Amino acid sequence: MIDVHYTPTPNGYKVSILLEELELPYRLVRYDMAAGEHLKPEFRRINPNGRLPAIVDHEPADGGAPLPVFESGAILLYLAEKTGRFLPEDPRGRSLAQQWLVWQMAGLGPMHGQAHHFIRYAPEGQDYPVNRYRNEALRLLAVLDRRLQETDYLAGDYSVADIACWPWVRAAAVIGIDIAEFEAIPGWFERIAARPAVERGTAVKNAANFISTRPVLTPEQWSNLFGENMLRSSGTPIAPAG
Ligand SMILES: N[C@@H](CCC(=O)N[C@@H](CS)C(=O)NCC(=O)O)C(=O)O
Repeated sequence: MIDVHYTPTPNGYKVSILLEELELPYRLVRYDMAAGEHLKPEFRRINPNGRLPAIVDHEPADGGAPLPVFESGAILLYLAEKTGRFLPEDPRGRSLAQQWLVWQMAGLGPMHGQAHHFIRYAPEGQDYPVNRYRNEALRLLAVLDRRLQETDYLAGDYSVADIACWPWVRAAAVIGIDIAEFEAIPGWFERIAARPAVERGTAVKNAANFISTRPVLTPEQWSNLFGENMLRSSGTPIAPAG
């Protein structure tokens, strides 16, 4: 059994989609991030970074103690390697899948994440960061689109690289980006959306407030997500700015 410490966000969906594709038994341990449930010290023992998702594999391949894994990209690679699926066997295909997975983790995810933050959560009137991250979000989608003009899936066959990117591309609508404007992304997006495992893996929905373009947070919720409570829980000795 695998415990998935989970919230229904793009990073969470990557893991639930792959587990559904693999048909591995798993249990969702739900966290209410706005209530600060992810800030508890117990969770930090599973993920030292204190963010969701993370997994605990109770049946690791070495037969040893339960094995915690954090960072969604590392979780995808761990599960692909454990099962020998959704990661090409040949060295070139494998390297391609790893390259696009790392690109997602280092580029698409963080930049779209910042675009979501400034467009959806920051106070009005912040043109510079809104423009900066919206442009970067668009640039990264253009990179993805060019790759998908050459191939149906990022590493040839459907792999963890596609599973890592797809939920973030789906979320682009909430920051006002219409993927229909791109040439190859829409076809790739629909091919993946049509997979039954993807439908099952995205069945858990977030509260309506959190999928709106302008979520409304109480001061306590804001502090849990972005402010003093979040900083204090990480043990930083530096006081929060602002
Ligand atoms: N690079 C991490 C990012 C994880 C992350 O930022 N998760 C968000 C939810 S999608 C989170 O836990 N946010 C809570 C917070 O920022 O305190 C991963 O891919 O696992």
